[in-house]
Amino acid sequence: MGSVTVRYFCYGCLFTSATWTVLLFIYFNFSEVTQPLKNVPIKGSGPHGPFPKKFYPRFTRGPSRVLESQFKVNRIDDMIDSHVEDPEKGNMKFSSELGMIFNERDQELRDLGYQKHAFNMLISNRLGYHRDVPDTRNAACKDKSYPVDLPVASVVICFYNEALSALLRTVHSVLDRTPAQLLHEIILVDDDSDFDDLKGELEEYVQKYLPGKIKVIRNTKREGLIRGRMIGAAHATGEVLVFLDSHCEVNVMWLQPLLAAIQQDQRTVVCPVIDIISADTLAYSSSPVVRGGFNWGLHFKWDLVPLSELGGPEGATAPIKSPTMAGGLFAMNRHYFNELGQYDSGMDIWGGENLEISFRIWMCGGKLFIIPCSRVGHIFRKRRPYGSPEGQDTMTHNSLRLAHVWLDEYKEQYFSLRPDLRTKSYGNISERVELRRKLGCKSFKWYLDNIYPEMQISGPNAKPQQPIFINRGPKRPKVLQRGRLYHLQTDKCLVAQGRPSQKGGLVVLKACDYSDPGQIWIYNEEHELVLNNLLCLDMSETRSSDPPRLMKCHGSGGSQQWTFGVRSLSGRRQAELRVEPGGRTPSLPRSGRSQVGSIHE
Ligand code: LR7
Ligand code: MN
Repeated sequence: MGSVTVRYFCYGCLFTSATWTVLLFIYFNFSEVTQPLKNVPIKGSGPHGPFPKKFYPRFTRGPSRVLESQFKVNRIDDMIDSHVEDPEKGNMKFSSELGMIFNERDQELRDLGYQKHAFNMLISNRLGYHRDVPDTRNAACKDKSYPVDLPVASVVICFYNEALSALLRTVHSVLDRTPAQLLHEIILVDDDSDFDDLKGELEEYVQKYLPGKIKVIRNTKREGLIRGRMIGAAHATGEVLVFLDSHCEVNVMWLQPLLAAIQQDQRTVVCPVIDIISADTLAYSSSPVVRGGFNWGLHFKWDLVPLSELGGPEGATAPIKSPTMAGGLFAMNRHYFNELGQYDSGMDIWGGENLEISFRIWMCGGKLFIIPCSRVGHIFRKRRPYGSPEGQDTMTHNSLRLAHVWLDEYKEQYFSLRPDLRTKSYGNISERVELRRKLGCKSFKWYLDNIYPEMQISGPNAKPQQPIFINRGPKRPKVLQRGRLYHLQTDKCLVAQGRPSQKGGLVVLKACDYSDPGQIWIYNEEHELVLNNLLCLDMSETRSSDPPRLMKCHGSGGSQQWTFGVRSLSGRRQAELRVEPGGRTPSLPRSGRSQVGSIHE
């Protein structure tokens, strides 16, 4: 009798714990934790959103071991706080919890995101598919009105292995902030991505919740963004084509100023101002109005707008003539795109097409402008997270093609920087040469004289290039010291392993060459070490086992901050920054994260 009672008691306990387990499971999986995110401007993720909860990235807070690791939380806090600025200037106030890691899943998602996308996917997922962004336009833009009969637009977005949340936020930002009558369609071109959610889940989402205006085209093999955009454009039927990268968020009234400029002149190609979405925090902030240029390495760069281009009757709202475009975000009449020869279909994967189309526009009778009243945010990453199918250097292949078709005698400028490419093959360019002839395009000399007179012809008299500080626009930090990084033990200098302009290049010790300006480092007030006035020494925070590399200066501190240590453990100085004659030697900070050596005073 007693054993029967015990048995029933045990059954009772089992039943109760099973019930609790089920209840707890339901609670953690279906409760929406909005409390910690209530200061984040997320539209549509609450009960008002028109889309089902299933498709909102869930953010459940389970018991957390990782939370106890203050180190991780602080680092994320630091990163977010460094971006919290005055919203008047266009920076979002972010809840510092947005990037917090509450459990191992969060940590995994964050790490995986950096690995696969080179941005913080954890935050991207938590943001959801809708959010407001600060209106970063100049006040004068807000008073402008546009014609009601503007041409309609087909928005073409090519993507390869994009984070689904970033892609859908791009799409929804367009739907949320474009008048329906101006948006003819959105064409998504999947460039044969590998990730499962970009297949089934995207398909299901589009069919169920975005019927009508969204077309998804699937490339059966990887084409690259250049042929990918041509495929998208071939499916488009709107009067104007608008190209966007797959990790953008358009701002208020972004499309009307672009369409209005094209309506006035069909041969005008227009770009919005590209605002910055931080890869680490996803904070949206305003960019200064700058224009596109390039260097003889055939790399795009931003330039200050010359005074002569500013201050017309339209003031700060006037279109700005731009010698080149960044490439990803622009609008153009569809017939004009076809007439002008679309893109060079012999170009692969990534790179060069932006300069090629810019030269072609100007040299063959078109115009290229940046429209200051149109703003679109773009996630700027510190590295490209994908390669090309066979590991080819497609930027070089594509640049060679454009040099041979468009640069005339000025291709020598490119080859003098890259003598190794003189004899390199670049495929058949006869169709593009024929296109240039058929369109009756002007010479590259005409382009340089009339469109980009600021361009320096390289050689002994060339002006040094300026570094691009992407996160702070044209403002340059003050130079504290200029010199060589000298290793005392070996008598050698720290220099680039390859070319000092090679992004991602390693640094090594080599014999000092005092006639080589490519060995000169600048140490500036942001604690950056800039080699040859071009790239910053960067110690990736996401791949800490990696050696330091030369990367574009991002201006956000962290991986690019260096300080001078006092002494090595043995008490001997191991490296020093040798000051060039005339260089200044102010007092340098003596503490910090990364150390490069001691200072020669
Ligand atoms: O094989 C590929 N297939 C693709 O569909 C490789 C890429 N893509 C997609 C990709 O998913 C993304 O949507 O193409 C788009 C652009 O690729 P990104 O984002 O890796 O390029 P990026 O932003 O680093 O590079 C800039 O230069 C490129 C040169 O080929 C393109 O012109 C990009 O569109 C361009 N981006 C911008 O202009 C945004 C502002 C950046 C600046 C400055
Ligand atoms: Mn991009």
